[in-house]
Amino acid sequence: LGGFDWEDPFRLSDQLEEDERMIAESARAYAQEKLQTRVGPAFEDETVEPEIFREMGEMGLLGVTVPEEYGGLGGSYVSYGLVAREIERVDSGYRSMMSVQSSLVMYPIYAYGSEEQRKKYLPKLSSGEWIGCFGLTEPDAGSDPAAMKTRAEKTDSGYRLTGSKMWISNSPIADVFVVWAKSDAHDGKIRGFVLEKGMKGLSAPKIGNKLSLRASVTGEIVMDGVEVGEDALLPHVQGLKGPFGCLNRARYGISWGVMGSAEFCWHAARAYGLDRKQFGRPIAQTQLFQKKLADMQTEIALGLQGCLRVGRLMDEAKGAPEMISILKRNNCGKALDIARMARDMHGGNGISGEFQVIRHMVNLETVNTYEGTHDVHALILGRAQTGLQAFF
Ligand code: TGC
Ligand code: FAD
Repeated sequence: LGGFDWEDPFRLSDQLEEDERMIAESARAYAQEKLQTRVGPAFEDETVEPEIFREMGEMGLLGVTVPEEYGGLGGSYVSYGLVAREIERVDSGYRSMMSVQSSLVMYPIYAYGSEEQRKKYLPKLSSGEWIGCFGLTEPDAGSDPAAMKTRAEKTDSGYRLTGSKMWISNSPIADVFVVWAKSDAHDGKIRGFVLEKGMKGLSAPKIGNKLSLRASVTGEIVMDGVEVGEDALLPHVQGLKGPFGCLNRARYGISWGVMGSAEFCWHAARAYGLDRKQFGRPIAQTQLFQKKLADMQTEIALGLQGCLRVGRLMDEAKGAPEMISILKRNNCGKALDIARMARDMHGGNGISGEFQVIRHMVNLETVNTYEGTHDVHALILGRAQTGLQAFF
């Protein structure tokens, strides 16, 4: 039998290719040196830091799976997941900034865009010079995006967009807006449009009073008769499968990301338990404390192994949305449990920003909700098993 590394129980690192290990290491170095050092005040003060996109762009962390000819890295889905894990080890908000840019803005422009759109937008999104956002959710259409009210009316030269999007990551600082609307010129089918900051009738007010994901800015997108040309339409997709195709990638990345957040909480709880003494011994020397550590280690090891398996299948074009629902749902739920446990294991110190576990805990509340809530993914999986639709 081989040896046991408590931090990497199933030897995940041995299962990676050399280039995957390298990108994970450089993402980790960037995240620890540049993000870990500023996250405390950024979260506390709800600071918007657009320069982070440029830094990530310089490190090659934006659009990891987008081909090199468009400024991406041409890397594997496993590499993308490893980057998400390293960024979210610091904060879910920073991972959100990265995954919206990569999976929800660059991916649809690459997969559904014209050659002109690819050439115009992808290099600048990849370098972080331009910041992107993705508008699907509306005030009255969250879990049920088919109920969206945003409309694109045909004009002589293009389209006029009217409607509003809610809870949109990056929107107040975005240069590029990928938005989804029902188009009257296409039998009311959902189509994607690329809008740009400064267009008449387009605004993106910030949503305030957010007590979760405070290092990532969130806003609305208000479209008050925004006129665009035909060249703003993403030509190669129609229907809900357009936005869902992007969500598959982002949800997959989140599944890795939340394991990074959980690992932070697990390691912090272990270190705290070794240091903190009560009743004359380290609290890590108690059976209950060790059981909690064992639970954390087990769920993280299993969760990461699942991510790697699905990532490899995605790299072979064999990944299915339901596989991603299993991972997104379970890993978010387990990460949230782990963060809450770690908060408890820190006692009173657990509520202090200094120890960071409560920041991860409140962030994970958002991550459990966005990109399909925990329960919505249960319904996707229930439908896949029974053939019965339980959404309505
Ligand atoms: P349904 O009838 O199931 O499907 C409609 C059409 O879409 C196709 N489709 C998919 N295609 C690709 N991938 C998938 N995962 C797909 N799921 C469905 C389907 O084949 C069909 O195509 P067609 O050609 O037959 O028309 O649609 P439904 O209306 O019954 O949907 C139900 C449900 C609940 C599954 C779906 O609406 C859902 O997933 N709701 C959750 C909404 C959601 O995830 N919103 C996320 C917003 S973006 C976000 O949160 C970003 S945060 C990012 C960050 O900051 O990091
Ligand atoms: P609802 O859909 O109203 O759900 C409320 C509750 O009802 C949940 O518990 C849900 O599980 C439950 N529920 C709903 N339907 C059913 C059902 N059929 N059966 C059983 N239970 C059900 N969206 C974007 O488009 N782009 C973004 O960049 C983006 N970023 C976000 C950033 C943040 C910080 C947050 C909080 C959200 C973001 N979202 C974004 C929106 C996010 O995707 C939605 O919040 C999410 O899809 C849930 O929709 P909702 O908030 O309207 O909740």
